[in-house]
Parts: sequence; C-alpha cells; structure tokens
Amino acid sequence: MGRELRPCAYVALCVFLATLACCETVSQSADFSKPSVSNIALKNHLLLSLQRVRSASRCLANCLREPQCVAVSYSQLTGECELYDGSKTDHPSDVITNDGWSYYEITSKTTQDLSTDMPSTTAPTTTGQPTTQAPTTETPSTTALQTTKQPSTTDMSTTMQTTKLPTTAFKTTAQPGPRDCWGYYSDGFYNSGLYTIYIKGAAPGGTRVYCDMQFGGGGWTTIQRRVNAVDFYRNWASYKMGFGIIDDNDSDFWLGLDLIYLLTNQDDYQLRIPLVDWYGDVKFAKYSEFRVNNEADNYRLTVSGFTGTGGDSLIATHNGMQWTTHDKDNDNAIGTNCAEVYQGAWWYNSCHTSNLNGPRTSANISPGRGMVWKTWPGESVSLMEVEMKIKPLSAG
Ligand SMILES: [Ca+2]
Repeated sequence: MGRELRPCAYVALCVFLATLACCETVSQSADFSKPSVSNIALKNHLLLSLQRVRSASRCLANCLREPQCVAVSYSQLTGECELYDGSKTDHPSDVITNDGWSYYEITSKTTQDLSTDMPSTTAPTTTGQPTTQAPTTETPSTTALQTTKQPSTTDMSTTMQTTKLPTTAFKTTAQPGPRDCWGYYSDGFYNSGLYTIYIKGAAPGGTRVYCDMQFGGGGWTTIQRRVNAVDFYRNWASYKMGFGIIDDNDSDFWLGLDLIYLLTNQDDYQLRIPLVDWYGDVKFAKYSEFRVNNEADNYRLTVSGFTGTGGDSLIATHNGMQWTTHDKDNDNAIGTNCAEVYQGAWWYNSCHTSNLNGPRTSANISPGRGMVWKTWPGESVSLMEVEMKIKPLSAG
C-alpha cells in the first residue's frame, strides 16, 4: 500500500545522524597535472564507486571531496566513476586494462578554508551517511550506495576554482549545487530523502526538498505530497509560499507556486503523479511537459504528453488554466469559485477533472468533492495518497 509513496521509514533518523557530522567549512583544491591515460584502471585501491556520473570533471570533483582519493578512472560510455586511494605512479603493478576508461591522477592536493558561503564537506562518518552540509538545511538522508561508501558531498562545482585539468572541460560555475533532485541523482545519490537544491532564481541559501530516487527512474523533485490529514483548503498566500512539513516520507506538503514556477522554468520538466486508492491499488499519470508560469499570470499551467495507467485527468480540462484559491477566483465558472465549491486549490476550468488538493477522505463523496482524479478511481472517490513530482525531460 502506497509503495511508491513511503519507501523509507527511517529518514528522520538518517537526517539526524548526518546532520551531526557535517558542519565544517573546509573545502579543497587540487592540481591534476597528470594527463589522462586511456584504457586503464587500478585494482586493490578502490575507495568509492559511483554510477551515472555525467562527466570526468564530475568524477574528479568527487575525488576532491574524498580526503584519501588520489586518482580516478572514468568511463564516458557507462558513467561509472572509480575513486582510488592509491595511484598508478605509486603502484604500477596494480594497473589493469579497462577498455573505454580514462585514468586521472592527482599530483598535489591542498586544503583551504573557503568560508561559509558554500556547501562544505567533511570526511565520511562512522554512520556511513553522506556528510555534506548545504548552508542552511539538509543532507542526503539514506545510505546503501552500490559500493561500501557514500559520496561525501552534494556540491560538485564550487570548489573547482583552483583546479587545473588539462584533459577535460573543468569550468568554474556560480551554481553552488544541483538545481533539482535529478542533479543529485546524476551525481550518484540514489537514496530517497531530503536534499538541498539550488533553484535558478530562488533564495541563494538553497531549498530543502524531498527527492524520490527510487521510482520511475529516480531523480524526482517532489512538489506535492498527500498521505496524511493536513488541511489543503488554503488561501492564495499559502499556495504561493507553500505549506506543510518537508521532513520525511510521511508528511504532507505543498512546495509553493513561486518555487514550482522557478523550478519548471529552469529546464523542460516532466511531471509524474502516483495515484493510490483506499484499496492500496496504485496507478500513475505522467506528462512529458509541465510548466507553471509566474504569479503575474496567476501561475498558468502548461501540460501535455500524457502516458500512464491512471488516465489523463489534466490536459483537456486544465491545460492553460490559471490557479484558483477560495480567496482568488481565476477559473472559468461564472458566478462560482471552483476552489470554494470543491474545497481545494487548482488550475480550475469550470470546474475540474482533477482536484488533487481537495479534501482527503475515505468516505463517499459527492462528485468531484475530494482528492479526485476523474479517470481513476473516478470522480466520486477520493484518493488515499497522491504525489506530484518533476524532473527534467532530458533525464528520460
Ligand atoms: Ca469563477
């Protein structure tokens, strides 16, 4: 029941343990003066193995964050990144042939205090938790990477300022960390939980979000969750700024329309909606295009490209509609506020085929007056659980 919605019951404990161990402001720089060597790797010195790393520079960035790392091998083809605590220079007998891999060696590595205005890192803890602390909020919250260790950072770019890398494009960027959950997933974080993302145009300190790294290919930034009894009959200001608690996998929240607007305009995003009825049956709806405009346009919705098992209850009725709350009527129902009638807030037309912010109830409802997805389980049934989550369309 609710399998897609409740994958980790111990997230809060994980976050607590991780938070205990992550408050230093030390960062590192390095000199990669050895050019890459093709088609080799090292045996006997594997410190950490990461999957789905997007580039050699990302692989090297992870090495910078690991105090013991002195060399890496990276496969452009598979995205695998191996960090080593020994080098080819010191251990020539441990070199093995590995077609398609490029080997890089660090010849000098220094540590310096770069101040507190960026995410920082420490050595791995005894709990095995990821150890990076973003400036104000959270760290990745669960364990179990494919190898024995976790990456120890969430920031892959800001510490690269002094790095010299002759063989790859290794550029400095002002982006302090991943802009969404897909960014973390791409950097090797495969566990659902709390992460701090840096949305383009949002507060520079980052935004705490819940990342679903397990279902639908992982890398989903959750913008809405309803699994409990939090009241979603809220006003315009609440939906603009967000409400609820983003602290684990059993809390209800709305991320906020201002952030959803910024998120969905920094790239082309897709939307995934898992739907769970009161029998525990699960279906989903997915859209290849999901974009919300700004407040000046009343957060107008653009949605298209349905696939899924739950049917489309969004495009025909709600694409192009503006947001309506009980205190701000932007819907097409003359003389009626749809939010008021259906006790929710949505991109109402006149009025709806979906009402995912409506009342969550197991009782029989009048048509439309619940947490409704009309095509499944139907307009006279309220769902038990629902989420809305997004990731870049290019992520697949
Ligand atoms: Ca109206």
